[in-house]
Amino acid sequence: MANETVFKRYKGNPIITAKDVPRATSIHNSAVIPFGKGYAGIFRVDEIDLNFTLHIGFSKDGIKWEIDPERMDNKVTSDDPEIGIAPQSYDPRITKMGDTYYILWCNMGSEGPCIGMMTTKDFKNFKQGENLLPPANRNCVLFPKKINGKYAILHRPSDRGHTPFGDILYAVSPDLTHWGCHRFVMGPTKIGWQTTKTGPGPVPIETKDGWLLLYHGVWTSCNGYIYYMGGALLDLDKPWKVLSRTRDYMLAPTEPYERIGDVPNIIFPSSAVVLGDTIRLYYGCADTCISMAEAKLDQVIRFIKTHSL
Ligand code: BMA
Repeated sequence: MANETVFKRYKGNPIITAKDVPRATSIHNSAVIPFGKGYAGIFRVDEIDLNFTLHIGFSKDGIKWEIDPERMDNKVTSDDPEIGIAPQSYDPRITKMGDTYYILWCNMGSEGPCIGMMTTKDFKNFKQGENLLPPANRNCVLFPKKINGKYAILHRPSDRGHTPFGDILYAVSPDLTHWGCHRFVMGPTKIGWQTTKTGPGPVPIETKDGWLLLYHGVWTSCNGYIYYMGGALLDLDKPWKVLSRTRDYMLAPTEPYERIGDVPNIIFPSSAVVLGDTIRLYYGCADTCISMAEAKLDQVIRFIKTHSL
């Protein structure tokens, strides 16, 4: 099966644009998750002062969204007045464990990009804790269950700028505060679309063939970075061990809304919802809007195994 036919784009793409939020200049790289009888989301909204902010949204069907026009900062509390949402906040991911939703995002303080974490049960009130990881790191996703008795993340150390490198690392914690045992998972390849950097995308999906990780892989063209999506299967007990990983990309920026925007040629996978035998992917397009694509879970796994490095 050819790569572009595994994930089928929703014909109404893009599903969310800056028109959906009054002060937005763009809205992209966002997190959505089933919640109650519908869906909730934390959205990255770049506002007209070019501040990157987080906004809450709700949807009945996951396609038509109501997004709060106000940034969510005043709904977030913490036990320490020094902890708060940084003025520049972006690229959230949401993981559910038990009845709690864990939101990880790039909390860009004066010290540089760090990984922030807050929790909620109702998407009305949020409690923020210490940053999970020190600067510079702008990409992190929490596994949906403990692995060998510990909380586990995938993360990607970065620099303070447009990071021309990117390896995916694994780390664990007994308490969601202290993180260590960092293991290398995967990094750029020698040739092809993932030669500059890689970074974790949506929350990994547990399957009998391993943890399914959808990730972004970046190539540097003579006109700048191009972001693609690939997939990997990670060992269920030792997720730093890659069982197979795509040689061929699974999505490339080919549509006008993926090619043209604030940053051209970007596919940034950030959420995946499993609906029966189908994965519904949400991805940021050209740092400008949000789109959806769907694939059969078994076809994604087969593609990764049969088109592997
Ligand atoms: C990364 C992040 C993403 C963005 C991407 C492409 O470093 O800033 O939010 O989508 O660059 O511009």
